[in-house]
Amino acid sequence: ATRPPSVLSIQSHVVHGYVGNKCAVLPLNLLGFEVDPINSVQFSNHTGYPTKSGTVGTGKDLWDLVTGLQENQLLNYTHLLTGYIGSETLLETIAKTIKAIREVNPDATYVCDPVMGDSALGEDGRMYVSKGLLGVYRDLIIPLATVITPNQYEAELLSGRTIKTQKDAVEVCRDLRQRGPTTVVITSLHLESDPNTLIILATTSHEQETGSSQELRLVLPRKKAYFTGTGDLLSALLLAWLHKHPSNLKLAVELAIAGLQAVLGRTIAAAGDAVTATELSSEVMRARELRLVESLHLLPKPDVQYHAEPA
Ligand code: PLP
Ligand code: PXL
Repeated sequence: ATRPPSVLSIQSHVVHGYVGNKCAVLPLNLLGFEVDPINSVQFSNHTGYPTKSGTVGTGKDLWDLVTGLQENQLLNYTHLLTGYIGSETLLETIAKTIKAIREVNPDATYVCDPVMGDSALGEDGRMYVSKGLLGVYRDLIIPLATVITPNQYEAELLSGRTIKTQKDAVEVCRDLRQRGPTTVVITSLHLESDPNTLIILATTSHEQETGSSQELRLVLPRKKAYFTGTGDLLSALLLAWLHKHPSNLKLAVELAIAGLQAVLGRTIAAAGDAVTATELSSEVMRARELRLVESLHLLPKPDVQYHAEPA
């Protein structure tokens, strides 16, 4: 009998709240994927709270686990998914890990969210990981990835180019695809020409079914609120829907965004005044945590309200 697709997911663990593996494991399980989580960090809560405590995993920690899996012939995955990675040694060891996974399954897909920062957090963009990670992502990781999901700021860092127009973004995606990945999804484009919309730009070199073009954009009304864990949830949902619809990027992106919107809708409704609060107390951060549990039932058949069109 064939086994379900299986994901090794190397991401953050937080005790309270929803980022990293806490946003990936349940949604992927629900969509029919086995998920083996490895925690890149274990924190009390995400880093947007006034304080946090916990530990950051090293490359050695990861490699210990990978060799244990190898010894028992358990390093048998269809997918690797990575998100927030706290240290350079850990990121370097992820390159070794995907190579080890592909020794077992040469067709394994690597979905990489190159988490480095976000321009929504400051004037010229803010990097919230150590600067050394950029070189490792660019030179070691991107060439090994199948799908990458940078935000605009991360796409700019990786390509060394500034994105001012949609045309710039399409060119950056082409440039990034030439370095290895088949599919590049810029998960949030904010263009000065259009301050009230958020564009998701999805591009692939993979041949498409009739009806889906290789360069697509999906336009959303821009929300004033900023939530944490949305990028992690989106990369998990993209992994799932791209696997189910490998030659229909349009449908995969529409379903992933619809799932994210379903979760955000419930989150905004539940958070009340905390959505627009400017004082970022623990209480406000807690009220803004994604309402994932209440929304899980919507993820397998999300209501698609936003459609993608050729870019
Ligand atoms: N917030 C909303 C409303 C989104 O639609 C998206 C992506 O589509 C994101 C956040 C994710 O952006 P990022 O990857 O910068 O976290
Ligand atoms: O959602 C990204 C993320 C991942 N992991 C940790 C975080 C955050 C965002 O704040 O704090 C630990």
